[in-house]
Amino acid sequence: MLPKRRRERVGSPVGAFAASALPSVRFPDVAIYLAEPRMGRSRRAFLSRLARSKGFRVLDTCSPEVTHVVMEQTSAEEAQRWQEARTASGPAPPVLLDISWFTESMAAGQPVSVERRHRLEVTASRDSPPGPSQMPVYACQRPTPLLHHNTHLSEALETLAEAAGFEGSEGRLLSFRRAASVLRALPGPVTALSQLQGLPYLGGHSFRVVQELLEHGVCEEVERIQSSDRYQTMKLFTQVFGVGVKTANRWYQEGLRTLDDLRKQSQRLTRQQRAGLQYHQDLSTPVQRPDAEALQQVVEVAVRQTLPGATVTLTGGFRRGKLQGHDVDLLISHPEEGQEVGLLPQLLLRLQDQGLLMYQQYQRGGEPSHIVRQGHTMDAFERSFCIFRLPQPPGAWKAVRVDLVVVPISQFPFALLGWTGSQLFERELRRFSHQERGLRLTSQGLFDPEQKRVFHATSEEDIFRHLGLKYLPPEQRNA
Ligand code: DCP
Ligand code: MG
Repeated sequence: MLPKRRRERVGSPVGAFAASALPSVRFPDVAIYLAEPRMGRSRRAFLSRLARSKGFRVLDTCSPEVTHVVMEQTSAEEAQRWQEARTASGPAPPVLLDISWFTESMAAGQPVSVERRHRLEVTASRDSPPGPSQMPVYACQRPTPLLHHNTHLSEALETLAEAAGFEGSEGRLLSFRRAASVLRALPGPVTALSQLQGLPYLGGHSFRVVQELLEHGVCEEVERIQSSDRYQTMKLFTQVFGVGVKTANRWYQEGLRTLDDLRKQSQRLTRQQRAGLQYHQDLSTPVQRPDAEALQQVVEVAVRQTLPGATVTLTGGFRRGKLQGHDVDLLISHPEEGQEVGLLPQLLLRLQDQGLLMYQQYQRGGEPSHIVRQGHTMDAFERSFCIFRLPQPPGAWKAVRVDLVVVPISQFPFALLGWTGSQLFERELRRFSHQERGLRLTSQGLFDPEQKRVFHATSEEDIFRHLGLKYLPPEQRNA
């Protein structure tokens, strides 16, 4: 079906340009083509009239005469693809420009000279590496979106990182994880090994893995690990709530292999692990975003009944834009410092009375970690590890892991930053603070050990500023 032609609204700016007689062409050397995809048809019409009213030549088709192609909200990569599709058969390509060139030219009343910042760079070949100068070393220095261009490669490296972790090899775990994270931050897909040159953490082992994947589509080492008894058992055990690598390894060494093997040893399990096994099927099914939001609301209602004015914030992967996760991370606070004291035990009783808690494990708050507990960063807040009963229509319910963390308002920006993740992002942020700034960052504060000074912050932006880092919104912290 042909698209319907939109009628122009009477009295709109479009109408105003249309009504006035167009001046003759003032800049014969410039022929603009406004590429439509992101611009939309009516905006394109509007901009065309605006430019023509100022004496610019705007062509309706991208003919060989066109000298300047202007695109809006278009990445260099998309522009390049557009260009390639067009120039496969056509003549020399015109320059591809961001809408900023157009708006500046309109404001100036003449075509402004084309600067680098205006260009949707398409001259660089796809094989040219982003280079060390464009890829900062620390993950907290670069945006990492949730959806990226190198999933196949980064997942393989993540598997190797995970397997290294199962063997207690923290160094190798970090190397693979950092390499995977660099690939996630690239602006386009890696199609040639030359693109890896100069990228941090992509030497040696990770380089060979990428090479094999590019050449054969699979990596033998990754395949072998994934199908190994060791990897599969360690993965199965460490996914149980309350089971870490050390415990999983002990069980593996004892010859245990299945969840039933564990159930038979029930007397050896902690209360948390027993709950983990009991609800294992539900807990190993990803929590979907609507479920996370429903739980946030349930907790919000109970929190407000317990302490009016208190707030509940969804953090963790969901705040970074993930559509599913393994748990729901909730921060509870109150705008008046001190009001939050004593809230959590009361809240837990209330939730228990409402039949919403299948399991809970309360943990008292400790001293601020940046002052007394070097190395510990996550456990200083008063919190509860819970399993909630989330009603599922019709008449059913599902067990969901929820972490409730109580945060005094003065520490809230640090807690929010610390709990939003990703885990690697947090790790890199702390490493950057320490190594590059000599500061100690935890989810409770930012501390200068030399001057014995604690920084105050009222927002995450404040903390980035204190650290001299460009602010990254949560959805760009998927390192
Ligand atoms: N966190 C951290 N260090 C840890 C544990 C957690 O820095 N040892 C921070 C970063 C995490 C956040 O807390 O992103 C929440 O922890 P989760 O394990 O729930 O991680 P995510 O929410 O990112 O993952 P998922 O979506 O699987 O829940
Ligand atoms: Mg989480």
